[in-house]
Amino acid sequence: MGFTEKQEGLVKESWEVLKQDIPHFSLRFFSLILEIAPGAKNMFSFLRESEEIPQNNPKLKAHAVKVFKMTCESAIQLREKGEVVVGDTTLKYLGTVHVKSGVKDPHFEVVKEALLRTVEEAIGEEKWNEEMKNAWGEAYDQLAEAIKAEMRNHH
Ligand code: HEM
Ligand code: ISQ
Repeated sequence: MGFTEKQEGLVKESWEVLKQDIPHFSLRFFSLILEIAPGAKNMFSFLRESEEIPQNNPKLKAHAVKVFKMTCESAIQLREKGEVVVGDTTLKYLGTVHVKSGVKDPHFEVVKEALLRTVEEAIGEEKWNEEMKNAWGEAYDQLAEAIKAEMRNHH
């Protein structure tokens, strides 16, 4: 079964909630990545300069928001076209950035887990359910596949 209008709606709906406190949820998302994979610490430029996670780093915030937004955009595309298409320029750029940073395929599962937990916290345990988890999970997976495929061209 393809991506349904309902699934797209669930993703959009929770993005509206995330949007209400970008500083908090960006930081939370990033902290969860490092909690799950402490070894990822050295890959991020904004962490190399400091011992602790910077509480108000514009780059961290902007990148985290891009991940949220791109996943949301993927959900829309999945419903409209049945596939995720990332613009050529963006995809090439993200391929380069991630290869250069030392990102490997298994890291994508880490970011997925952190993303899902951030959304769960944002919308609250009562409203979080399997359907929502699958909708975000699928939108993320397809986006991740596009980036991973591009990364293989940048070895
Ligand atoms: C940078 C998105 C997965 C680690 C970035 C940037 C974006 C992004 C938009 C900023 C590029 C720029 O403007 O300079 C995504 C998306 C992902 C994903 C959409 C999955 C669907 C991952 C994974 C890791 C990772 C799995 C590894 C844990 C990094 C690092 C940087 C980066 C280290 C460079 C940050 C810096 O030092 O400035 N990513 N990313 N990303 N990403 Fe990801
Ligand atoms: C870059 N890539 C993936 C996830 C991220 C989360 C926070 C900040 C930057 C990121």
